[in-house]
Amino acid sequence: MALLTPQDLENLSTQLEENDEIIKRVTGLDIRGICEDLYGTKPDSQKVGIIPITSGNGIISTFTSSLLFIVEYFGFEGFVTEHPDVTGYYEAVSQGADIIMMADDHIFTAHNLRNEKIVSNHVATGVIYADIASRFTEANSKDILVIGLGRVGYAGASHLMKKGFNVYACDPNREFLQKAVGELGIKPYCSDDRKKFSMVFEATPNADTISEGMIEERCLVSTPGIPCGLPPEIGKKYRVDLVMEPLVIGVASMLYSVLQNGNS
Ligand code: 2YC
Ligand code: MG
Repeated sequence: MALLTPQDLENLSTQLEENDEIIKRVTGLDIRGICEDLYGTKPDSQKVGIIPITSGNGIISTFTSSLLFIVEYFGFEGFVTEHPDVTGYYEAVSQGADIIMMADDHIFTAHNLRNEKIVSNHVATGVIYADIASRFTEANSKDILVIGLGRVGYAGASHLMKKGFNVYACDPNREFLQKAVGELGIKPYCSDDRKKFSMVFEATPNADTISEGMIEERCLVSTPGIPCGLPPEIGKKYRVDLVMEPLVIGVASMLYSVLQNGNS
């Protein structure tokens, strides 16, 4: 599991602004608009208790302060508990948190104490980055390529199948690929297929997973990155629009997904 570093989280608000602008340009909606449309929910100053967790590799120095920035940006009332772990959990609930956010090295979760909804960052991140890719206004077909079928990629591929897209997917792990073919009905794709895509959702922990043979002249690549799967020279040559940032978009998706919506 690739863990964030403080370096990944530097100038998060600039990364947010830049990506919000690209997303608005290529989909017609900004991050808020996509989250509202995706989940049918709107923030209303819910209290979000953010709890530092010391297990495993321990505290990432700017992780909880980054979450506080994100939570407040999207219209919630956030606080970071003074204590970590169990003491922090007790503190957050006692302080009246409606939603708890915390992460160890394996799961980063948001849990709404009022409606029992709970989500992992993997699922929320996969769903929103896949959804962004699928909203490319310049796409001229429902064909979409998913690269990587781990916890993030699988969640995104599942979401795209439910939305009725023609999902082609690849993963070096044959079991992951077979599982997704069997359970989701995605079409296996390998890079020597001559098929090109204008919408790509990339969810792997590797660089340079996107090659020239995969992408159309105009193309939107949407990925949580770290590292980026799109080689810079290909990005320039094919005028690719790239939506990629390390934490904000995934966290926005987590928060909106655990709110109460009208029809549930
Ligand atoms: O500061 C803390 O409370 C740490 N326990 C936080 C650890 C986060 C580890 N997870 C990750 O770095 C990645 C993130 C992109 C979200 C999911 N996994
Ligand atoms: Mg993100």
